[in-house]
Amino acid sequence: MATSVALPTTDELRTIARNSLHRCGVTTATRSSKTVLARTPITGDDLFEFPAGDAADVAAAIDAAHEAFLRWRIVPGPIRGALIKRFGQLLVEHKQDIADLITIEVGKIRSEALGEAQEMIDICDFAVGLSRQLEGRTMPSERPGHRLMETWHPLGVVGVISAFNFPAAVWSWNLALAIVCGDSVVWKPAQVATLTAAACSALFERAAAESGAPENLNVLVPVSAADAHVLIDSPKVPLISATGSERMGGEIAPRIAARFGRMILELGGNNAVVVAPSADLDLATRGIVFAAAGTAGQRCTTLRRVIVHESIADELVGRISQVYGRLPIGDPFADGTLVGPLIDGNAYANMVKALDSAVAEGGEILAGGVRHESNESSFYVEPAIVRMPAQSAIVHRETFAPILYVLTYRTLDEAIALHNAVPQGLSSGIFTTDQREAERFMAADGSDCGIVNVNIGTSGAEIGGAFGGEKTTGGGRESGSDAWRGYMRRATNTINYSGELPLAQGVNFG
Ligand code: UN1
Repeated sequence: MATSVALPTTDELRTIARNSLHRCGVTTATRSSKTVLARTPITGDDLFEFPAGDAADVAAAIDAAHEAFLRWRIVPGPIRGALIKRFGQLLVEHKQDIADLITIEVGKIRSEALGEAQEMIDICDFAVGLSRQLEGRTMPSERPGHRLMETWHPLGVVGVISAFNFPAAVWSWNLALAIVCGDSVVWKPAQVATLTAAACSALFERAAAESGAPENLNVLVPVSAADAHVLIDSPKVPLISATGSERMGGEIAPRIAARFGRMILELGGNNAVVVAPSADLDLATRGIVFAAAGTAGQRCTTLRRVIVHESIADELVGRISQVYGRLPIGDPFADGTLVGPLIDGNAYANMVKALDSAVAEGGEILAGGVRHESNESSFYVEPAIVRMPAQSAIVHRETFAPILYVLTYRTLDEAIALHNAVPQGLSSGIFTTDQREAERFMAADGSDCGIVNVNIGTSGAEIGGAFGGEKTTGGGRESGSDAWRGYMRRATNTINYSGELPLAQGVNFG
């Protein structure tokens, strides 16, 4: 252990959490006997018991959300949008409360917790506009006196499974689109982020009540992964949108497929940037440090690999190591802190294991990896930077901790091959001032990821674009662009206004 971290008291955090929950209108009354023990990674202590639920609650939630859907699907889109408009206003009013709960439950620094709340407000704005633009196409019919068109209809109950690291925003991407699309939601949050989920749900419920919308358009089920199988397997849930590990995706995807359900999966990322000789190294260093060390390396979009041209590798690594040495690590509520705690001891154990494997494979730890002294149950670590040989197994795995592997390349082809050699395909970037290199990286034979940036790190995407990735990342798309189509069903309509009955393909039937 190295430097020691000054921590707030758990009692202080309890009070902040209780006040935020109260202001958001959370009531703790429950019919369920099961509870969850809310905890904070800031001190590693338990906060208080909170109602959870069990498999029977999930089944009841699906039924209630299905009833709500039957009423909601016939409400006009723009009126559905008005509910999200009100929800967005409540999020603006309670931005601090939501951010406080995010910081307490998952340890995000203030600016990032507020950023997550802002991302929720942004997607609400987007969805309000979208509620008037759920448009279909009209195509020319091959038959005279006929019209061919598409209509988009609400789909049903959407099962949203969210991860601890974006405990509110990723749900809101799904909720805002689902609600304007005429669907309802059953939400299974990460159990470690139950309080944040309860506050968000309470605000949505208030918006729904004030807008005269049906009850149960969003039903929260903060249950265990085992009890969530009811949601995965229910034929009453046509779409599951799940964020989490590749292991979790591998478990649920075959079950959803077996019942012909739809899925939007956002699983592992093993995101990389290529740094070319022409790169602006100041910009690259800043972009790399935010993407690699931000959120203590616990975003799906966290930068995990830097693929740098050998001619500038020492220079870049020197700059990153220097910044890493100065990163303020500690209490995420404190002004100036840039790196908060890891979520739990398991995350720390995985980090240690990955660093051991990296060294065993010939890696050299250039900076970081050291745990700061706090108490036994909180885990504050210095983000690590590790130079690796080109061929190593550990670099192909996602470790959900702040470890940045550095690899070198000679030609852009080699860099792209290294970049695409991992199983995951979420986010990527290139730092270059050479337009030919930037275009090549974005071309069909360039990065194979769902997100491909130029002169930006891998994290911190805006809600306006579709968010998601390829390969073991799961192929799903959420958030902006036309991701809404995933939350609706398409009907193809052919209308005959001719008085004749000509058949398609010129078929003659008597
Ligand atoms: C995630 O880590 O699951 O692009 C979501 C980003 C954020 C969302 C991350 N806007 O980093």
